[in-house]
Amino acid sequence: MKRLLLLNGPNLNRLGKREPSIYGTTTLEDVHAEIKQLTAAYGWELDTFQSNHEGELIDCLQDAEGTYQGIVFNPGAYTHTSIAIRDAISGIDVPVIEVHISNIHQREAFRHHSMLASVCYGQVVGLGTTGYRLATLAFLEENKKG
Ligand code: CA2
Repeated sequence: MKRLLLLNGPNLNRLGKREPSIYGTTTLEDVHAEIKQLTAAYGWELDTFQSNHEGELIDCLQDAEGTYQGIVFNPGAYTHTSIAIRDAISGIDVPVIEVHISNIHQREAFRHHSMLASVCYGQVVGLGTTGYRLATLAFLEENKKG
């Protein structure tokens, strides 16, 4: 059975609980439940993981090889700073789609650049938590035949 990993970085455990004007009111648990339903409808398994720690995210990316057909990843603020996460993504042969709930290009200048985008398969930005659905669908639809 095909497997997808939904990975979230620092502070995203607070989703839906703080700053609703930027990130909305949907919680991370809501997102997990919604994506679980979507992947199940296509006959895929879903695993989810959230961490506030860079090294744990890197361990998770390294361990993903051989298990997952795709990773939907919101790296949080590490997007803008982490060469180590970039190296981890480029060092695995599992495609990663980078997701941002907010439109990082409309926000502070330090959020405009992603260290990760150029080693990711794709990117979804600024579409709220719907972005997780859209990234997931990209994998589910792309892998339909294979
Ligand atoms: O828009 C996104 O998804 C971000 O990845 C979210 C990160 C931010 O540093 C990136 O620039 C863009 C921050 C996640 C913080 O999430 C919270 C959610 C609710 C309450 C507090 C923090």
